[in-house]
Amino acid sequence: MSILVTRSSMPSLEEYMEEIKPIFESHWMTNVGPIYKKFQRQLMDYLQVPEMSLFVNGHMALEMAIDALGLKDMGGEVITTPYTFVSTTHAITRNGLKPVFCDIKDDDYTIDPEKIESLITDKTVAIIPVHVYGNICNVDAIQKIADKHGLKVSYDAAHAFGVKYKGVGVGNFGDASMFSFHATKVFNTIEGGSIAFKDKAYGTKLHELKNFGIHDSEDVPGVGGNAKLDEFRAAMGICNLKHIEEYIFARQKVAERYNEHLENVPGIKLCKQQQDVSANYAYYPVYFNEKVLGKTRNQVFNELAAHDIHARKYFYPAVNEMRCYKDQYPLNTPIAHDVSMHILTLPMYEGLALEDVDKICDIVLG
Ligand code: T4K
Repeated sequence: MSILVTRSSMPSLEEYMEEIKPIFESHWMTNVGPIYKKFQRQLMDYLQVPEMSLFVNGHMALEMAIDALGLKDMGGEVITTPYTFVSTTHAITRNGLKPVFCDIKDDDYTIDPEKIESLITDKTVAIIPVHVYGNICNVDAIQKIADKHGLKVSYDAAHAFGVKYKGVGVGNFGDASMFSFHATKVFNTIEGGSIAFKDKAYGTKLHELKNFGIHDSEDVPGVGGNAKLDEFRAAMGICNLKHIEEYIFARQKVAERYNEHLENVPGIKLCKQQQDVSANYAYYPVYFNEKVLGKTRNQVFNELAAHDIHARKYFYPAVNEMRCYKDQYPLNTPIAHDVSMHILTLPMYEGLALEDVDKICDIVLG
């Protein structure tokens, strides 16, 4: 049987049926209904954030989070990382803003704060870093730079559900943080996403943006879209949230088994457990150095595929090398380029058998 890079975590059918039963009684399916509200409260509690707005997916959440910061009309520049899923950059450009790509650190692959300040100009309005693979950015250094230069910070925390830094939920940093609840994530609502934030006025703006710009039925102060999370997805969220600790624990066991095989192997670099961070084991990224290992990342990818095991090149190419961006922006992010050429994310999900991890590692090391 195929082993794919991940597999959605799901509750039992009975649990889900139980949770959606009230929808069949009330016929209330969307537009911030009672299940949405219950789920929102539970999430705020779990993620330890003061405010939260739920969206139809992570991408629309990020797009609207940037819009709600009031940056769109300024037409300015946003410092961001090219080492991410393309959604991050699209959310910036679709707001009429210009991405300025900053290189990453070579240990945890997050944006390098030491390289941010030299990219700041009088047009810079924000920093949009990514907690890539659930590795937490240097939030303290980033906030210091933002405060010094009067910049907004909106995190792409798509991979960082449930992660804590020094005991604080990661959604508490910056002006806003986006979590993705896509089927491929540690925690899912099938499709879905959310923005964590602190400022209530910002929350009102977010709510209007995701509901056609409507403030109330007779007052439409701005132009919005439609990005509300519906009741069926919120119900899936409630069910999955009940099991989140089990899901993360199971992933931890998978990560530990990989570590047993791959740690200290010359030519293989793993992400180290970050200090003061409680991990969620969202991905298992491996950097392959062909000069030492004797085979390239692409060879490993193909060998696994020949055994019907489908690792992924998350994230290749780097976003600033994608056709839609590469001729418009300077290519001055050598570490992001290098990492994108050498990395593979190995299969990682709750339910992946440890014997399968052994088999994957035998192929990788063979
Ligand atoms: N920012 C960052 C940093 C992100 O990584 C993402 C999304 C976003 C923003 C935007 O958030 P969302 O709008 O998506 O909420 C996937 C996901 O679609 C995407 O959510 C994710 N990042 C990205 C890294 O990966 P694909 O095209 O690689 O997914 P796909 O369809 O190839 O699925 C991968 C594997 O997952 C499959 O081989 C099997 C498994 N799978 C997939 C689906 C769809 C399941 O087990 N169940 C499923 O329903 O993009």
